[in-house]
Amino acid sequence: MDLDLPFAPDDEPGRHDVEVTEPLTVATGTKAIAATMARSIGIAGSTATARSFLKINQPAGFDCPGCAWPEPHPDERKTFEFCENGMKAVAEEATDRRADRDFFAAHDLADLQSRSGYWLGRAGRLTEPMIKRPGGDRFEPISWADALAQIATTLRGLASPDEAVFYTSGRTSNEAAWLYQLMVRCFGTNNLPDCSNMCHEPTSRALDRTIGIGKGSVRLADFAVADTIVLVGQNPGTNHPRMLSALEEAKRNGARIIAVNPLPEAGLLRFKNPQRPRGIVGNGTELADIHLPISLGADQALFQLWSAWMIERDEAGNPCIDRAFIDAYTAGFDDVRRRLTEVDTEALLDATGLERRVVEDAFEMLATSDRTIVCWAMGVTQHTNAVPTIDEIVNFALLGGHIGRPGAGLCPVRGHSNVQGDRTMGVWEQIQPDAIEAIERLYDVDLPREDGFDTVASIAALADGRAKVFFGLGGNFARATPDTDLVDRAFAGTQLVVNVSTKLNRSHLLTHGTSIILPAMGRTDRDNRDGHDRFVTVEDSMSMVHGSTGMLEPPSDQVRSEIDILCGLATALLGDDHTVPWPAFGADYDTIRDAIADTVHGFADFNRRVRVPGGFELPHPPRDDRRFDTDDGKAHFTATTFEAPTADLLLQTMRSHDQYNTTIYGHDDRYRGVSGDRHVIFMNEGDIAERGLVDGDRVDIVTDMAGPERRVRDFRIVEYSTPKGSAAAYFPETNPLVPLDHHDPRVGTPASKAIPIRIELVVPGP
Ligand SMILES: Nc1nc2c(c(=O)[nH]1)N[C@H]1C(S)=C(S)[C@@H](COP(=O)(O)OP(=O)(O)OC[C@H]3O[C@@H](n4cnc5c(=O)[nH]c(N)nc54)[C@H](O)[C@@H]3O)O[C@H]1N2
Ligand SMILES: Nc1nc2c(c(=O)[nH]1)N[C@H]1C(S)=C(S)[C@@H](COP(=O)(O)OP(=O)(O)OC[C@H]3O[C@@H](n4cnc5c(=O)[nH]c(N)nc54)[C@H](O)[C@@H]3O)O[C@H]1N2
Ligand SMILES: [Mo]
Repeated sequence: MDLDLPFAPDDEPGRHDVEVTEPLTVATGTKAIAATMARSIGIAGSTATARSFLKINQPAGFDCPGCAWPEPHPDERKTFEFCENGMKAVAEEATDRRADRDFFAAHDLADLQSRSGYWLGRAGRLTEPMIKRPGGDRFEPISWADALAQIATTLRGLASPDEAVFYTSGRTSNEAAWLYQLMVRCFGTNNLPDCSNMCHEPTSRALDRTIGIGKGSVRLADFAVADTIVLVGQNPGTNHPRMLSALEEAKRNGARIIAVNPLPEAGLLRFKNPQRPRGIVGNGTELADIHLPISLGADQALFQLWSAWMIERDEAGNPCIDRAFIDAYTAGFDDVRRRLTEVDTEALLDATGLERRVVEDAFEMLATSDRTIVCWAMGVTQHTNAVPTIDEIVNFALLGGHIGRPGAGLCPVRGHSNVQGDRTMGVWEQIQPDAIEAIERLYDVDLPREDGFDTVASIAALADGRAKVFFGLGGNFARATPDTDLVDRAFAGTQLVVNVSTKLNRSHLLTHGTSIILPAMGRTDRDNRDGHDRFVTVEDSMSMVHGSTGMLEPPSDQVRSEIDILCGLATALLGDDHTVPWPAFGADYDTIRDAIADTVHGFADFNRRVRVPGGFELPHPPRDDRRFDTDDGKAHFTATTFEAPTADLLLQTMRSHDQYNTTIYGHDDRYRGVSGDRHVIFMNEGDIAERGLVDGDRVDIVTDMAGPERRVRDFRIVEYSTPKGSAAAYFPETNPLVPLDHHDPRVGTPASKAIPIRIELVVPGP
């Protein structure tokens, strides 16, 4: 393919080269692996890539940058412990293409700004620090020393440290994350927005209040012994494909699976396991026993309904709730019981948009299940009622005593591969008082106590000038966030934008002030200093901490590890005589881990335990011994009130099978049967007909909410199996539609799965 060709700019498809075929019902299989191998040969050096695939998720290899799903115990790992999309993530990072100084010389700022995000990513790995000066028309090389000095000078010149915001994306290692929050807090602010704010923040919030810890309560081994697994608002076939192996094993052991999702996603319905010969032939394993095609945003109603039925059935003399557990370990049951006996169950059922029969069938499974796991992801968290929805999931789990019991529990499925670890390390706009006090004692420093800006508050502050500097440790803040036009204006007005990045993206291109790009190593890169290979650590979705050692040659000798970048910047910013030993941290990562061991709960003896193959498990009191670290030591039932959305048509914005968040690998969504172009809107046939439209029409999508008009142009209608009133399209293309203040009032996670929209015809279809 194009291995040895110079950068070929226009492999961008035409806007309307969409091809629509029948969606697939089977996920993963050999076809999927073949698709990736073909791509990776086109993107990365085939030998290096092939070699790297063998190291993905192995005890002595690197943690897959794809997702946060845990790996099996080292003894049970397969030679290939990865999936199609993990391979794509690795191939994307291991590319032979280079966005080097020649590239930036050939493409000035105006040129780069005119390109798509896909094109920018295809430029390849960044190779040296680059700067675009105020009023400048292009990026030019700058030395590391000058870049760090200039950033430090600008930061120190601010009227207040709170005029800077420091974003983190969830690929950052534990060590880098811990150093980062320490540097930012020593500088004097808690403005630490992160991708969690847009992701599982409602989960952390709800679980912390109800069970005393903001993390899931299951282990991977629980899947093998579960009776029933409920998958809510999650597309594992695309976003957590290795999860399908755990589900398949569960299924083989007799578990029943209930999928709650507006869409009949391929991975939910059936699965072919490429790791086992039997999985490669035939039609694969039937996964979901029941699929509930729920209306967008109605999961709160569904779980409330199931809990109400549970109490009714129990009180009618068919025991199905765990009285002993409720009495011993929980608070708030009587109040919730009373509310549930009074709630209008017909209205709840109606709101789900589901047929009574399937909801009852699923309930029958749940009521007779001793060990139930509930999994959820963005289909639950990105809603205006995200927190009460998770509260209802918790209520339901508490009713059955499904916490701290093998084969049962709460399983929020995290996104970025170390997003959970970054939070554990203190990347948060709020503070964890114990950790802060431990750091203050250790280094004799005073750290700020007031809450900083989360993601939404950061955008508001950048937009109105309260914040002037944006620093991003990974990620693509300007395209991952809602309200794109506002974000573009906010970035334009900044004094300084700094991004520590592996690849070029839109966030580098928007400021009229100074933009500095600092090229960082990724997961796969070999981090060798003075002849020693260094490793970092990550925490997966189930609180397992383990090491990750890159093994590919970095794209240039100018590319630095995030840790070296942060230690260098902290020294420039806080001075050579700072009480935190920044240069020593950079020289030896073990010293960082020792400091983490001294300051973060659960990390005692970190350096030794992380060298045990497979790593170690962090404490989780509800899972380990049904201990709930809430104010009264009990797990909490929460009474919620469901309010059905009033819009005629809601839009969810989701991922295709060919992207990693804002990184677009390609323009196909194989499982959903769409290829060639991403500008499509999936709609129910009744919604299409009611508007006098047909499949193939080209339309504008307009947000039906107060404020300035928010519109994206020229999307092709695809008639699809989605409930009436619930439409779907891809992010980031549809982020301009999400108003900044459209989120659960309890938490700032944009409600990007529930945007009230209107459709306007532009060009009738063929
Ligand atoms: N290959 C790949 N892997 C990834 C990512 C990626 O972009 N590409 N991203 C990573 C990240 S950061 C994250 S957070 C995860 C995201 O993983 P997911 O949460 O699976 O990602 P989404 O594509 O947003 O899919 C949301 C799913 O929820 C359903 N849904 C939407 N609204 C509702 C609702 O109201 N109720 C219910 N019951 N279902 C609903 C949608 O139909 C869709 O199936 O994946 C991670 N892994
Ligand atoms: N409408 C809508 N918006 C959403 C979502 C949605 O479902 N719908 N999902 C939200 C969610 S769940 C999330 S998590 C956010 C994601 O938000 P982000 O995490 O900010 O976005 P990514 O696209 O994952 O970031 C990609 C960039 O990260 C950099 N990068 C990749 N690997 C590395 C690395 O190893 N080190 C460094 N330093 N940089 C690296 C590359 O430069 C790349 O361009 O988006 C959110 N936005
Ligand atoms: Mo995420």
